[in-house]
Amino acid sequence: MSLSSEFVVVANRLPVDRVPGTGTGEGASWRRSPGGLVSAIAPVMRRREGTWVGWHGAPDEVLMPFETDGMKLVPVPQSSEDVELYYEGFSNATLWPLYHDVVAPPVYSREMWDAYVRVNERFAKAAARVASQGAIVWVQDYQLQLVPAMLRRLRPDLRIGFFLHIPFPPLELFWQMPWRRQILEGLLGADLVGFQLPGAASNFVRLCRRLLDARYNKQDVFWDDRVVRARAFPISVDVGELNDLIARPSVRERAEEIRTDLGDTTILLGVDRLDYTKGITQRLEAFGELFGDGHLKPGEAVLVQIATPSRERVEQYQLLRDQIEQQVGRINGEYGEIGFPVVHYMHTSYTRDELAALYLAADVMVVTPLRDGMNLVAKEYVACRADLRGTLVLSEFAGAAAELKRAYQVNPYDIDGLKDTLLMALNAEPAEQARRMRAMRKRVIEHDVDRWARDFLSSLEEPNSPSGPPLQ
Ligand code: GDG
Repeated sequence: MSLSSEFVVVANRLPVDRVPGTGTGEGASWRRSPGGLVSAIAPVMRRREGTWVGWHGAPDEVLMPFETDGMKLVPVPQSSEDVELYYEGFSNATLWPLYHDVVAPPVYSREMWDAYVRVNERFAKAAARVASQGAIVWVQDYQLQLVPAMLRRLRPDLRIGFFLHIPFPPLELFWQMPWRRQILEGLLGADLVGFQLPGAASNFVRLCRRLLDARYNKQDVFWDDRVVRARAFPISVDVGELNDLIARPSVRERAEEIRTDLGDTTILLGVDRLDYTKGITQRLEAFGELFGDGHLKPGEAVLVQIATPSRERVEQYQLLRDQIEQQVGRINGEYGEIGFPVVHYMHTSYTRDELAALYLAADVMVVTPLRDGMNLVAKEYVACRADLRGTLVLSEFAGAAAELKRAYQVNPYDIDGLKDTLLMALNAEPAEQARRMRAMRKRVIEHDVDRWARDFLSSLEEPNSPSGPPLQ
């Protein structure tokens, strides 16, 4: 297998999971990971005989490159110490909270930063080895912000794109970062820096001006005798995959079964990684209070909350889990009846089939992040509701709110506002549900994840002619 490719993706994780029970090391079998990013990029990978550079998920294991599903995969090893300091540490205890409005305090540790630099270097070198002359390299997300500049130093011939899946903070917050200059310079190694929203691209350009004194014009930054374009590419879902799922008789039967099991009641649904950015505690507080002040009576509505286990070794996540479980216990203790809890809380991961069945069964989808780059759950719900039923309650602080204007939008910090909005969504007439759902579906269907990947890549392949001369 020739590893050298004209198209290279670099991401923290490879797009595959090891099939359990098939052993470790070179003997293992792999299957494609679920999720929109992988299904959007996989066809491009196959068409262009691309190579994906990323970690395979097992600390301290060194693997040779292999091929699965028509994709060439280059595993980048990580020691347990790297996982602790670079991944759980700088990526998820520093960057993640800082980039999400500091909803938890970021940890600033020099040891973690050193690991971040070291691991980014390892990824950059691995990408430099496999990219052919003039190749397109697409670097993904906040774990790898230094890779664009490191890669450019090693391989100035490459065309480098970077996409940030999470928000990019305003200057006032980013300024806290002790290594703020290095991170900006890292990103400026790319030809195109993609964000979920235009506001994030503006934050980035403003920071380049203020922190690096870089010249700019609109969303172009002039840096190192090059033009770096900052642009928005809102990510989306795999509408085709979801259509196939909801057409399956087994999924439709399962949706019916869920409805029957929950009884004759209105079903509210939350599906989130268990993360403090997702506003799960605010959602529970508002829902519980609706029973406390008599707006809802037990039996009238239930909340099914799926909280997928996530980053379980990071302290903030352990604290949040305890807090949520205490809240659920309190609400059920107060308002549930034997055999009829008002909150059904599941701390586990489900199959895509089960998720689709839940989307079909839910009357009200509740998505209340305090800050979210996009939020694919909101778009998945809309994509699944071809029947034009159901309502979406959506936080103003999710990137998806910019596109899903006909959702019941809400400020999740405002618990009274959240309660009022939940009641409105619960009581929406079918005709009103259909009007809103139709408008939202049009947007999601026309802007699916394939379009996102196409738009990004065709923009990356355009020559970098600036929109005008530098203004400063
Ligand atoms: C980051 C950004 C941005 C959830 N539980 C299960 C499961 N999921 C799937 C959902 C959805 C995905 O995980 C979660 O995506 P989100 O967008 O909601 O959130 P993050 O994980 O925080 O993603 C976010 C995204 O990147 C893409 O750019 O939108 O803003 O934070 O697809 O369905 N999937 C399965 N079982 C589960 O239990 N199979």
